[in-house]
Amino acid sequence: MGKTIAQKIIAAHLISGDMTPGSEVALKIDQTLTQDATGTMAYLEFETMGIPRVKTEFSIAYVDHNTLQCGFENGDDHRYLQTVAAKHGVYFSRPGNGICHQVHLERFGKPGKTLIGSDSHTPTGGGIGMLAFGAGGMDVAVAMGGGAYYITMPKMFKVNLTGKLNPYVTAKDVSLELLRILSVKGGVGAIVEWGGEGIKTLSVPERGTITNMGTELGATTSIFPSDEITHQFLIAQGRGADFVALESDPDAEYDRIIDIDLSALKPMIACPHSPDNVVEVASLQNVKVDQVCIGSCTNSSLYDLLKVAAMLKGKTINPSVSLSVSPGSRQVLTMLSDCGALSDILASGARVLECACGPCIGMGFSPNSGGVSLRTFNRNFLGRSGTKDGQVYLVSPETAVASALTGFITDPTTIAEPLSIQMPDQFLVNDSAVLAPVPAEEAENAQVLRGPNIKEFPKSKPFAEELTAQLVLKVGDNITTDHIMPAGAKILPYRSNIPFLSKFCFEVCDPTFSERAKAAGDGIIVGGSNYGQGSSREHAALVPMYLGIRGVIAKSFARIHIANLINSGILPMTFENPDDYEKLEQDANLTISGIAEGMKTGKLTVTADNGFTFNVNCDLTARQQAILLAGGLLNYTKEGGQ
Ligand code: MIC
Ligand code: SF4
Repeated sequence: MGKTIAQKIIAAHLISGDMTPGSEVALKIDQTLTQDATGTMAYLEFETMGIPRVKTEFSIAYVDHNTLQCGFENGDDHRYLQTVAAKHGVYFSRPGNGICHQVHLERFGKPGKTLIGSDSHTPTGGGIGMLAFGAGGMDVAVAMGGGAYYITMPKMFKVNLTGKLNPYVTAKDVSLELLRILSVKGGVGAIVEWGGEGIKTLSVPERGTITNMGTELGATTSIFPSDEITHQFLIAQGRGADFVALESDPDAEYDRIIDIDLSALKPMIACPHSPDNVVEVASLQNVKVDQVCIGSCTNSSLYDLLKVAAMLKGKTINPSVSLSVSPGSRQVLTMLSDCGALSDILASGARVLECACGPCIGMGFSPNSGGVSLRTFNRNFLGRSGTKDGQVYLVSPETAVASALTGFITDPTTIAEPLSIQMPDQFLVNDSAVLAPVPAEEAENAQVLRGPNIKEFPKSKPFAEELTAQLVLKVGDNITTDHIMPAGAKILPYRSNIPFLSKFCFEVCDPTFSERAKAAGDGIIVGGSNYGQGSSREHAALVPMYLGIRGVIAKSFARIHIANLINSGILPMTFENPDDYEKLEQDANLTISGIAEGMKTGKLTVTADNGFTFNVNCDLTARQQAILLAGGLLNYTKEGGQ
């Protein structure tokens, strides 16, 4: 049987396991990336492993999330990241150099290679034919040390594109259409491969938009073939030598095939508060807009922003709209500036922000109370913008600009003027903001600088035979990591300070959670389906662990979060009978006995203090059981586990 592109890359990187969907496979990782908000933890974890130099082909630390520097905390973290990276053989992308995924696509991503990053949108690299996964910081630390990355072998989905996008309809609309079809759970356990004649009309940055938003489907990752378009992009970045061609075999088999006709697609919009709450833009024409934000790792390429500039040229934005534009990288910003497009953006009344995540993660530019904000980003979870009652919609750059000009949600295809963009043959290459590590022979004397914001890594507990714990919180379906461990300008600077962060855990759902969990001693959380969707932040597991959470019982889990729970020593369990969810009440005491034995059989019995008894599944590999019994991945690794 022929292979899909992902199966070919997995086969070439397979360390152990068999490639049947559902079994565990261990992969060799060629490249790693971290960003600052998850990176501090990842490097603290790497340091405790005691490995002097990273063993990957290429590892890089980006600073793009926490760039506001409202106090000493961020500055301290940046300095720690720069010095720890230099010492251990990791490249360092300075603050302001751009958003990790955009810069990685431009400068470092290579077709056919494996990449893991401590950020859930790492699959952006699939736009250039990489097999790229988002992962928790601990998994990235292990990969930097030369360890394998373990995943459950995914099913294969194929999206077959035909036709060609009409003017003002974009790659973002393709992503939103797939979210409408599949929902935020529809990609769980699958790799989404893109193919068909239609892909020949999509450039690498457009492909990157699509693979970036595959994360919102819950997919393990997404990938495009590496073809002549990939080759041309690499040549234009001065990296033609990095090209290898990659395509699926003609007889490759897929578990599901979805057809999308690009020519029939309309501009789409995701309504509050979920990326799959998608309708056609045309159906919302009368909604008044307060704010428009363009940027993020989904839509901040030169191609996107040249289109934005062309649409804004000679026009002024509506007086009731505030417009921000955050270029994805220094390369994008410089090239916009050199060709005059930046002046067109500025002249329209837009506010140009730093090349960073910015408003996407609530670092400034929060909307006004109840404000309608149209964003070219990938997530519109409740409260993520920093304004709890903000109404955030996700759109393409074209819909964003059309709406910023009229002041109402506007279908850009109603614009009569054609939009034509000339992409340069050559990108402007200047990697001066990427610092090389110190040479290996000098590394021993290189100093790592830590500030007072960097607190000790929290200690987890191994499991005893029996656990009695209080059900401290019961939540519903699709709980995101933004619910569990919010981000935003007030909290994000404390990502290396778990005790401080813990005060905000689950704040969106129940502000009393943190105090109650601490008081309970050992605790259990009960959730609905797709628990832990969204970000890769391991803080959504480490912080509950710090607060005494020992287990989570849910109807189902999101992929990266379940791995983070296990790595942090928290036992993930799923209801054998989902109706039992209804029968549980917050504050009950739950007892689980025969833990080690139950883990082996994959079944545990839970008894509540009112006598109600029910079964849960805990589908864990032998390695995951050992990690949990050791009290988490760090303990396991220290004890010599592989
Ligand atoms: C996000 O988009 O939610 C983030 C912030 O980039 C996260 C990582 C983090 O929480 O630091 C992600 O997507 O993994
Ligand atoms: Fe940054 Fe937003 Fe992308 Fe996350 S989704 S990496 S916060 S731009």
